[in-house]
Amino acid sequence: MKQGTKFIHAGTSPDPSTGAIMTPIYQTSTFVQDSPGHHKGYEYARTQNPTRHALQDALAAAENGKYGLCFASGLAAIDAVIKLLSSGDEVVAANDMYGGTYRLFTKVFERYGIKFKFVDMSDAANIEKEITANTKLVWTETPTNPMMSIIDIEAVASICHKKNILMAVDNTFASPYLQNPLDLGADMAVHSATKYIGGHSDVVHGCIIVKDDVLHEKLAFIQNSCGAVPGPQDCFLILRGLKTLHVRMQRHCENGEKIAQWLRSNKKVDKVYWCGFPDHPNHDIAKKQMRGFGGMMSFTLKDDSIDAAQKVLSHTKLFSLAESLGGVESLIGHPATMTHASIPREERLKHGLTDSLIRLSVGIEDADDLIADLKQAIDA
Ligand code: P1T
Repeated sequence: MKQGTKFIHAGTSPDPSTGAIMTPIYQTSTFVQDSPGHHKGYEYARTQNPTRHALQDALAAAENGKYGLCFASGLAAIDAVIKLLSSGDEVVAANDMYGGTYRLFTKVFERYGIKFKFVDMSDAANIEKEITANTKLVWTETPTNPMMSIIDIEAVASICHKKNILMAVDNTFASPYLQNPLDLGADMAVHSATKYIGGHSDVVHGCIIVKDDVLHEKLAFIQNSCGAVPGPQDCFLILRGLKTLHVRMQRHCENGEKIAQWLRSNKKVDKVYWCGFPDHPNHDIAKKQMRGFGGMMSFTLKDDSIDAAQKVLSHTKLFSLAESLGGVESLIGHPATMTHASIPREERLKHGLTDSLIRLSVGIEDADDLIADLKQAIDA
C-alpha cells in the first residue's frame, strides 16, 4: 500500500457495533469483564484503550514498523526510551537537539546515574570515538532542532549494530512522510506527534515505533508501569491528523523551499539553515534518506545583534511568535530564549545556535503572503 493510502486507512476499520467510519473516542477508564480474566481484550485504560490501539497500529504502519506506542507527550516518549537503560549505562547523543530533550537527559536522567555524551554527528565516524563498553544507546535527531544538521541514519545504525547498541531517531522534524528511520536500520523512531503528525496545534502527544518484539515488550511494560499515556480524545485528534499528513507535508515542502530561497536572496539575511540547499554540508545524505526537505529552517541577519532579531520576531503578523512547530499555521521562534533556553549558552554557541538565530516553522498558507510578511518584518 502506498503512503497516502496507508496514512488514511491503516489501523482503522468501521466500528463493529455501529459502523462509524471514524474510530470512536472510547472515553472510559475501565472495561467490564464477563468473569475474572475473561474480557474483550481490554481491562483498564492505562494498559489498553481501543482509540489508542487504532492509533498505535496506524503509526506503526506509517513508519513501516510493527508496533506503535503512544505517550502523553513527545518528552514522555523519549523518557520511556531512556528508561530502557540502567544506572551506569551511557548514551551517545547528538549535540544539537530540542532543548527539552537535553534538559531531560542532563537534569533528570544524569541524577539516576546515566551518562550522556554529546557529539557532532554530522560525521557518523565521530560517534565511534565516544563508544565504550557501557554505551547502550545512540540518540539522534535528524534534521536537528534548530540547526537543521543532517545525520546519516544508515551509517549510524551500522555502527550501532556492529556493537550491539540500540539506536533511536527523533523523527519529529521530518515526519513519517519524509523519512522512515526503521527502513534505514534504526531500532526506534520517536515523534513529538504534537507537531507534523497532529498538524493542527491542538494536542500534545508522543510516540515510539519499533519492529522488534522484545523491544516492544520492554517499552510496553514501561508505558503501562510508568503510566504516561495519552487520553482517547488526544489519540483521536492525532489519528485524524495522520490522515492528511501527506498533503500537508507536500505544501510544507513547497512553501519551505520558496521561503528558504527568498531568505537567501535577501540582502539583510546572513545565513539560512535549510537542508534543501545543494551546498548544505549534508545535502546528499538528506537527499538519500528524505523524500523532501520540509518546512523547518533557521536564519540569522547580517546585523547579528539581538535587537535586530527581536525586531523581526516582534513584527511578523502571519508568523506567530510561539514555541512548537509543524502546524498548518506558520510560527516564528527565538531558540536562545524559548525552545533551547535550557541549554547552557556556551554549549549552544559551539554548534552555531547564537543569540540572534531565528527559527521558522513554515505553515501551509499561501507562500506569497508568508514572504510578504517576512519582508515587512525584516524591513521594519
Ligand atoms: O513537546 P513534546 O510533545 O513533549 O515534544 C518534545 C519534542 C521532542 N522532539 C523534538 C524534535 C521537538 O522539537 C520537541 C518539542 N519541540 C518544541 C516544542 C519546539 O518548539 O521545538
